[in-house]
Amino acid sequence: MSDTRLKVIVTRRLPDAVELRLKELFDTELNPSDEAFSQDQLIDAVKRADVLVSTVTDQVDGQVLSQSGEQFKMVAQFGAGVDNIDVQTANARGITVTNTPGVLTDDTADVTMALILAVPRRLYEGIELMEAGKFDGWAPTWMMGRRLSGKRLGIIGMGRIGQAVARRAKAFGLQIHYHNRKKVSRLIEEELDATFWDSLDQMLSRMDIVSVNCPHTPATFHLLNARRLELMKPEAFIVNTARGEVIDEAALAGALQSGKLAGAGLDVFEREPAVNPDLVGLPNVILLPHMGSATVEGRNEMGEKVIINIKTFADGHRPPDRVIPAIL
Ligand code: 8YV
Repeated sequence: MSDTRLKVIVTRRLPDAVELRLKELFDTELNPSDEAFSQDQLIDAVKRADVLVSTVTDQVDGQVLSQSGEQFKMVAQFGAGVDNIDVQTANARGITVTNTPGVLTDDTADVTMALILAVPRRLYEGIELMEAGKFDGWAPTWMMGRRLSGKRLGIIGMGRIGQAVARRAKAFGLQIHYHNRKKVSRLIEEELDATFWDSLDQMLSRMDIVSVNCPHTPATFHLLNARRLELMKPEAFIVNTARGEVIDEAALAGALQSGKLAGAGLDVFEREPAVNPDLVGLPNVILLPHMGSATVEGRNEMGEKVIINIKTFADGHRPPDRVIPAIL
């Protein structure tokens, strides 16, 4: 396959340097408006292109993929998560799917740690108070949050990002606990002083802070449902920088409103960009607009990975970040 002739359709605006390089290497169609593609636009794209560069805002589902043309060979996701892509259908049709793991690990872990710090210490409430001119002077019992040091952090999903969160949290004196499909290596457990919980239920009932760092798959959809949220201690906090679908958002809002949970820091939502209105305006909740990986460095490196994946594929080799359905 001659890479100069590959037709690449990009669904969203990417950093300038990334778009420039894509244009140099391939017959690239960009989206200067940056408006998310409709399902019809996605279908049109897979009918015409060899490669689609997608993002989390594109639903590259079975409906779309089943209408792809003979020439369509690759979905190169700009992002680590691929829950917006029907990887099984792609695989069945011989379409390669790639993603961009690794380069957004530290950025996402930083935002996770920021929420782990900000929610228990009520930083957002403090900022709001200052902005409202309501600081009347220091008082001994005012704005008391909860100490991090010595508390138990339960990480759900101990992959790259989960481990990066654990490393940061350990430095703040948190005790690391985790639930994962399988135990991480003894070396990593020792480095992080991490305790593995085979039973998520048992872990949840003992944690002071829970951080969601697993991908959204059929197996993790609403992993934190009403029943599991009930298991958590009323003084516990929850942080999610992975995918909104892992938590039953309505059940979470209910638990926060009724005081069954002490607070939450959320960067992701079940029906983005919609946010459950019951979560908005709660004093013990910090909401962020899915910005975990939003750094200049990270977004450029994600773009670089997209380019490497397409170029490697175009040169007839297996792209480094191929997503294999079996390991999802
Ligand atoms: C990305 C993310 O920025 O990589 C992911 O899976 O959730 C985000 O941080 C987004 O997905 C871009 O497609």
